[in-house]
Amino acid sequence: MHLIALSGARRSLLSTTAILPPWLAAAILCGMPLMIAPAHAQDAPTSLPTIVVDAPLPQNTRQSAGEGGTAPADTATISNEQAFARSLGTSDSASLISDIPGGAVWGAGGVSSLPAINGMGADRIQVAINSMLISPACPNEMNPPLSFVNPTMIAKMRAYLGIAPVSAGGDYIGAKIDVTTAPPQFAAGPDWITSATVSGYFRSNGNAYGVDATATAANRDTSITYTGGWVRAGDYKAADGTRVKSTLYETQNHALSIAKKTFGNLFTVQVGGQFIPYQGYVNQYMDMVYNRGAFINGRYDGRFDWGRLEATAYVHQIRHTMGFIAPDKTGAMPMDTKGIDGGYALKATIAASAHDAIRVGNELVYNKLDDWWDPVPGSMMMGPNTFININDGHRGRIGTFAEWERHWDRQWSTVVGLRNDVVWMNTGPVQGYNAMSYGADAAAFNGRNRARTDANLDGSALVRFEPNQTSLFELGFARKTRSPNLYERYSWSTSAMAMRMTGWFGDGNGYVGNLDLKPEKAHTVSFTATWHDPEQKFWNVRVTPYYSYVQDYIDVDRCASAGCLTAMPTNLTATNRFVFLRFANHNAALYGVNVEGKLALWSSSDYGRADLRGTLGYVHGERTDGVGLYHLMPINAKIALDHALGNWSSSLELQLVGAKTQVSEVHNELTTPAYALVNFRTGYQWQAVRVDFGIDNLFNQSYLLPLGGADLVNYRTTSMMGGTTPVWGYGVAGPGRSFNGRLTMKF
Ligand SMILES: [Cu+2]
Repeated sequence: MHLIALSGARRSLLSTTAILPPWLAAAILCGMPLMIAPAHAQDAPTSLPTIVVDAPLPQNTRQSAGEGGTAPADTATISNEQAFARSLGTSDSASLISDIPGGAVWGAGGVSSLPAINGMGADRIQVAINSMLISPACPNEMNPPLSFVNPTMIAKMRAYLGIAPVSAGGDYIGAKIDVTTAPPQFAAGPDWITSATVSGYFRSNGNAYGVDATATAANRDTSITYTGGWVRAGDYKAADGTRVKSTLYETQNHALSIAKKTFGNLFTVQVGGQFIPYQGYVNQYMDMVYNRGAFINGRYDGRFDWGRLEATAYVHQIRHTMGFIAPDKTGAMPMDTKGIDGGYALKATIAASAHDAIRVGNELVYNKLDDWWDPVPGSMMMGPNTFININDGHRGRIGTFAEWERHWDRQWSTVVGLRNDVVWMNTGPVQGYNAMSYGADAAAFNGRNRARTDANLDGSALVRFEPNQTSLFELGFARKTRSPNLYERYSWSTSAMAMRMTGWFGDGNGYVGNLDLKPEKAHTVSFTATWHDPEQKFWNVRVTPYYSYVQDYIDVDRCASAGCLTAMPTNLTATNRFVFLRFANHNAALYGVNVEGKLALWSSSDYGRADLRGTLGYVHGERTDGVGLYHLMPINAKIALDHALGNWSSSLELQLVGAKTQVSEVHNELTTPAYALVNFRTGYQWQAVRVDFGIDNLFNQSYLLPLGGADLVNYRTTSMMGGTTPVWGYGVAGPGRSFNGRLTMKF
């Protein structure tokens, strides 16, 4: 059962259960309170999720102005139940994004994909994990925010797709994704209640196995929740049986929350961490050989006569090492990164009148980064000194916003806001492995003033019209700004080897930063129309066309410096080989449409309930000079049939992806052919035991991942130097058929 909330920002999971089949509502309310964490808990500390069942509120009051505010109609929510269902086939949390209209993922390591929405990916999507913003701590962005959560840890994932209000955040131009893990849950009475869920799973392709666990102890005002999991996987196989090299991984993530509730105040402290001992990368020259994260995160949520005050503060630390995972990649070349993020956010929602809410907020986000590569013993090229990629890099941001939400009458409402983000960054002097090969670049970089400050101004305006119980229309406009990340501005070496170590594009190209980069400014207009039956039970359709003009889009040019041209004399013109690129601003435009719908086919006590659902996404993007944008998902659709009867639920899904023909010429991006996949899953729940079984890629179709980048490991040729080098022109094959099973026990 997939539930994409159409406009249900304030609709709790428990009110959602009121429209679910009784068996499922019963399962949520009685059988699996931990697996199905209350999506509402974070918003409404006073709710008692295990007993309160609200009926769906009348549409015009569902989102009351004084509470958390109206989510734009173009918002998608992935529930814990949905994440749990998807986790049967994947341990990659970012891949859940591909379930929402317009969503896709850039292929990377097995648990480190980068999310993309409406053609904007990687840093253009801001991901907050329990309010924490986690900056890249690797020149390949191997440790993106969603890699710090396992799919089953996700209590709720909300994506603001196009024109999010300014209160959702700053310093991104695409979408904002808010992930909640281990939200507090309180008992109805004064007595302590405890519950726990443990689940083990297996996937035949790649021989992946792992375990997920959650546990809660709670009474009326105190809640302690743990959630976490561990998984190990070998290399997966493509449909033809070929092992796709360097796709193995092992990871564990943990989070522990302690929450206390008193008279409308909710205090939560969360600690947790991650450990990845290895993760292979088929589309990078390096692999991850160590990644450790640790965090502490405090939150306060208070209700007052005047409104609501939310405050968060956090520190998140990452230690990361790259190397080679034998036998697919061999040699020695340690690359180390140390990053720390810290910040706070304050948000006050003032109920100014029965019709008006004013939101004001302020946040600080601070990132510190060191990136260094120790000398390789015995190597002339990579010694005798340590290569300093980023030396004492730091990037700070202070954001301030004010937003006014008004419900004019039963039909019309508006949200308008302005925000300012001041971003400042700098980095210390650098050096290469030796002066002979790296000295000129280092001297040029060190000789320049590297401090940069950007004053970014964002705004958004949404107008919503709900003429009746069956339709809703929303028009939104937003200006959003993103300042470059530290690698985009400060990667400095134009030696071939160093450039190939930088870049999160998975395309085999080498990248060098640009001190003169300006922030990218997106001006987006988006229109959402939704229609549904009055009870929102039987059918719905949502259509969202959008258009974005991005001034100073951070793209790339072919690198024309002496270093680049020495490394590759044909760098400026080559169309069929890996090239060297320098980050550069270009104006660009993206447009597309997302369609989503659902239809109840039948509902009876004998045959259960069946729903048909579907999504369609199309995006086009190019620079004003005609060059295509990189990694745009080709037209794609999903059609699924969900069936539930008693304790038994099943889903059959057809995924259709068109040929990728629009590519970025400057990247020498590869095209990919069209394909269709069928996935199946079914699950049965007894009292305390649940069994899930699924087959992904049922017909074992061969296909290439449209955003998988270049396969740098399976196709190699012997080089003049004696080693092997990757051959240009091969995409990354998607996984062949996999039989997946999961057994879940509740205590
Ligand atoms: Cu890395």
